[in-house]
Amino acid sequence: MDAPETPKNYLTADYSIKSWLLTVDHKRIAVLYLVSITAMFLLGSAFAAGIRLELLTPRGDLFTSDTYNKLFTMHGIVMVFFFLIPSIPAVLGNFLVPIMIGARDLAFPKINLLSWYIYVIGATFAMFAMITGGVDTGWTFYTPYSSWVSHTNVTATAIGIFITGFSSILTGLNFIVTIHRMRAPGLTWFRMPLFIWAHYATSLVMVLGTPVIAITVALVGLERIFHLGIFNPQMGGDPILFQHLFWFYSHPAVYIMILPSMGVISELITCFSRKSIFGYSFVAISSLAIAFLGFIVWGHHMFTTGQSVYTGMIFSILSFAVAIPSAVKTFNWTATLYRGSLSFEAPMVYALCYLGLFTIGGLTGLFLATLGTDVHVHDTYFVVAHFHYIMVGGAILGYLGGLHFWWPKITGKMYPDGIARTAAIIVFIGFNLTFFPQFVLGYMGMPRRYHFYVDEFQVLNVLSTAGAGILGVGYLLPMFYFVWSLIYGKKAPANPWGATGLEWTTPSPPPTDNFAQTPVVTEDAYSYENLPVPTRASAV
Ligand code: HEM
Ligand SMILES: [Cu+2]
Repeated sequence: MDAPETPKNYLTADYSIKSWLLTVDHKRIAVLYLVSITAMFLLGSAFAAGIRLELLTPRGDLFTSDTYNKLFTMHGIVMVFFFLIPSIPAVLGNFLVPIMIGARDLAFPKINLLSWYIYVIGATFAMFAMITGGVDTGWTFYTPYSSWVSHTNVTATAIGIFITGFSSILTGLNFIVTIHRMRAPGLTWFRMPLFIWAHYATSLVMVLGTPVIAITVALVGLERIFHLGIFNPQMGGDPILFQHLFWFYSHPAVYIMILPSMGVISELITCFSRKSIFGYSFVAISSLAIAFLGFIVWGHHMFTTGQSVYTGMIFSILSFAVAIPSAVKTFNWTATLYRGSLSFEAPMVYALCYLGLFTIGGLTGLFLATLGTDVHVHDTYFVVAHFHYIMVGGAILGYLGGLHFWWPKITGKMYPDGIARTAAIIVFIGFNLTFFPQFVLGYMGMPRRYHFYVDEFQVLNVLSTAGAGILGVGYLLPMFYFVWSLIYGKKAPANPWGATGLEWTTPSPPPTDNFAQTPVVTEDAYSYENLPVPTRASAV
């Protein structure tokens, strides 16, 4: 007798390579992104390992200072532009936005595929620049160094970033149109999952902000090739103009990295507390508030460039204002946890670690937004620690938490929960050991971006490098057990966590069309109070 036929899903619909490379299924495109950004993450991590090894000793005997400059520059560029910015939107967003709103695909499936190709082409340019000599300007490309002093591959890298920007813009446009036009009947704006609200706000930033960075790096490229003088004071240009343009995008860009992660955390906290989120509409609207305020605080990166004290004061006060919607979210998550029936499956452990790290990152942002303290710690390791707490502690933990939560949906397989929880804790410990000493180093005056330092700073640097080793183990573990789960993992049920949300009403993995029939939504998001406490699927 024949084995019972397993129904086709998006993974088994067609096995040919061509069917993957020409797919217009948002779920397959999400998988393509998952593979490509994971490769970029490994590359960025290799550069990071080089930086930390070099900093083990005060004299730096592993690399020349030129090589060291290239290492931290390429680390920043790969991690920011090619990993963090696409991570949650391009992988989890692509997979989930249509399913969570009850649609069959994004509004423009072919443009979605085009976005991935643009990403790959942009990344290839940047890789080409790195293989053929690298680039040493820092990820911020400050002029005049980038425009006429550096002899490295600035132009090719800039072209790579310029191209990749279009991928971000098109993804953002696709999400905005999809969320406006393709929600299932009954799914009103204030019934949408908070993950969707976060992606809506992020998409606005992507569409409005990304053109500015694209133009800015294009100007640097043109300046290098044609000596236009836009940023060159000897020709009447202004190097500070570059910083305005750069941060006008790059401050909002930090919210492209953190907002989607906040969306993930909202989903995880409610699910594993079995409670609807406290203050749903505040959490939803705070995403838009963060997106808006993010556009008017860029000047806090320029307190030490000689801008007037009044300008500094205004940017300082506005920066404090950004902390308000971020705090709203954090307080609402905490209130959701309060008296919830908590359970600590791996995604929840990631979410709780996120809360701790994001809070430290956010609070130290206030130290930096304060004019006086910023003048002391600007361009020191304090700043490095701050943004890693937010971007690595916050954004990556949200990404990992989300990947653990939706992995059964994406692949149809369960992973071993115990190892996954342990990995989260290893990441948490390794992370703090890596970056907490850097707050102290910065406060003591160790500048960033130097490969020599005075002997007193060695102990803290050794701790930091040791922490990076532990952190590396924490990041590698999921790669192993996720791949393991594909082969040996138990089959995932449709709803392994007993969660609410349309994505859990489809089989795991979902069929190509997502839903046999368009679902009709009759309830608010997260009505966990009405649900029985589930018997959750065991992991293996
Ligand atoms: C919420 C997510 C946040 C992210 C992802 C983030 C990220 C970053 C990054 C990447 C940098 C370093 C840029 C560089 O020079 O290479 C930075 C610096 C800075 N951040 Fe944040 N940040 C966040 C929140 C905040 C908040 C809430 C504040 C203030 C209320 C803040 C204030 C600052 C300031 C003033 C600097 C510049 C410090 C200096 O260079 O002197 N940040 N942040
Ligand atoms: Cu900023």
